[in-house]
Amino acid sequence: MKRKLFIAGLCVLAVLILLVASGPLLVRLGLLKSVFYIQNDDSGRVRIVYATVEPTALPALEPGVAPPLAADALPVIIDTDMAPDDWMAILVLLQRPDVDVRAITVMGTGEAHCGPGVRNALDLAMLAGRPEVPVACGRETPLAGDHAFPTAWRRSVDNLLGLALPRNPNPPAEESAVELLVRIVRESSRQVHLIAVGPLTNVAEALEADPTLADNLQMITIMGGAVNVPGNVHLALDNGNEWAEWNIYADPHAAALVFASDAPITLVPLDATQYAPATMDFYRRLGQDRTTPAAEFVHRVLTQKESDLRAGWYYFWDTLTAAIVTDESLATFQEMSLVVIDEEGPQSGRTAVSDSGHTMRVATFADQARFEALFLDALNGRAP
Ligand code: AGV
Ligand code: CA
Repeated sequence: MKRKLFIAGLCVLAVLILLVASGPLLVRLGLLKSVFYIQNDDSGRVRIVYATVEPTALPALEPGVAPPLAADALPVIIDTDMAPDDWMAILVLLQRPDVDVRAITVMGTGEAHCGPGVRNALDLAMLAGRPEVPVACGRETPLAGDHAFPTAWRRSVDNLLGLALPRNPNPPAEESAVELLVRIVRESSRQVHLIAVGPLTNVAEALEADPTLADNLQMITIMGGAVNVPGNVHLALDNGNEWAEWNIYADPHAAALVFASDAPITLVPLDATQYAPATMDFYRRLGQDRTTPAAEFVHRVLTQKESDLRAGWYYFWDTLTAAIVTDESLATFQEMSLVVIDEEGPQSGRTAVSDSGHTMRVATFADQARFEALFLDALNGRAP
């Protein structure tokens, strides 16, 4: 009996090895779309990557050239958790002459961990021809509670989905994310627009660290929450929470502090981002129209995400949010008074309408066709 089990085990192992080994060949022959690839990463670790295209087979990307900044370019700070649609948001902003990205701050409470998140942000800045943009990270744990993104998601964004970027020779900033954020806003002669597209850990800490910060922010535009539509954590967690969206859920106390502050807020919740799905149609158009390293990189990202695109699971959440900052006419807004439910329980992380809330501008609709046109133009350096 033991012997039979052993032989059966060996057979399963042999079939698995054969499948992995023959995968790339089957893809080349057009018999399979996605397979497992075995890769060695920089640190010599062996990784198994599930992908449509073998990432290491792609030619290395050269750094691109950033457009010269307009004299009246809008100063912005991007606070990000470095997920794939965050990368796209960053590239859109870095490619626009009317936007001056003064810093990228990463929080360690979102999808990427601090080390890889900062590395990838530096390298994206290099790709866009802005290698000098300062990058720093913040806390690795939420201000309260223990909500966290799924480990598998974190691993794949840390890995850049198996893709490679040109190396930025600059080191990360020596300051923490909060110190960098506070200093840049203080030193700016114009009010800064803070674009927050991850959990609100850094933003909450910065508002607490510097009580004058809110006055010097033109706006905080936040991708997060779900007001009159279901949340999205329940799609991955089995906790019965039908209300919360991930960015708010990952650090609800931080979000509650930000919502209770007197900073001017524009919220781009799932109510608006549902109009910006990442479609196969957009992916194909980008395939026909990619003249810059940034456009080529986004095409590679979407190639790695092709099965999600086909399934209709993936959205340009943060990319739409960045686009709305550059062109408000992409969205329709309503004033709403909102609070964050930050107690543990089935509604933790919910953004709820309440008379005792903070009145903010909430995007409830987005023009998909015009967003996609702006996205494609920005990636290809044709904006505005
Ligand atoms: O809830 C949207 C936020 C955005 O900031 N993130 C992804 C965007 O960067 C979390 C998220 C929700 N659903 C996801 C997410 C999914 N299916 N995969 C990865 N991240
Ligand atoms: Ca994000």
